[in-house]
Amino acid sequence: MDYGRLLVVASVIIVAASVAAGFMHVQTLVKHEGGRATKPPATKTETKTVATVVVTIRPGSFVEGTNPTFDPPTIKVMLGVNNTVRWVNMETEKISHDVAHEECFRNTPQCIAGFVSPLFPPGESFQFTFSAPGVYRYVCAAHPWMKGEVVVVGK
Ligand SMILES: [Cu+2]
Repeated sequence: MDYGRLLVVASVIIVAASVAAGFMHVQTLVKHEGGRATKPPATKTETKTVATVVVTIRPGSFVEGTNPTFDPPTIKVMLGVNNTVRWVNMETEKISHDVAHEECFRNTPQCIAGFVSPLFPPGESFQFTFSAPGVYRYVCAAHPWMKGEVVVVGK
């Protein structure tokens, strides 16, 4: 075997070794990526706590002229933070109330169907989760002087 041939053979071996090493490296990366993907993130968990804001319906709201009825009458909530509002009927007499998006009460195309509750008695509640920014006025359809407003803002 002459020197030239030896050099060629040696080169082939080096190239083959490099390719193999490279392949192993890629294999290692793939394995590592795979392993990392299956592990849960070490930092914060995915669970998200979104707060519920309570609006009380004050006793005597069924009497026209009572003010406020929905308390607080205007609330501001933030999407992804506290965008669920719960209305609680606090009447001391057996008076049911409801919560109706004013657009539904007025029968406009902007009515959000889910934002209309059935009548609910004292001690019971209705809740609605807002999903878009906006100013949402609502009434009690049974007692239209009862008005409130939810202002929803983005994060
Ligand atoms: Cu009412």
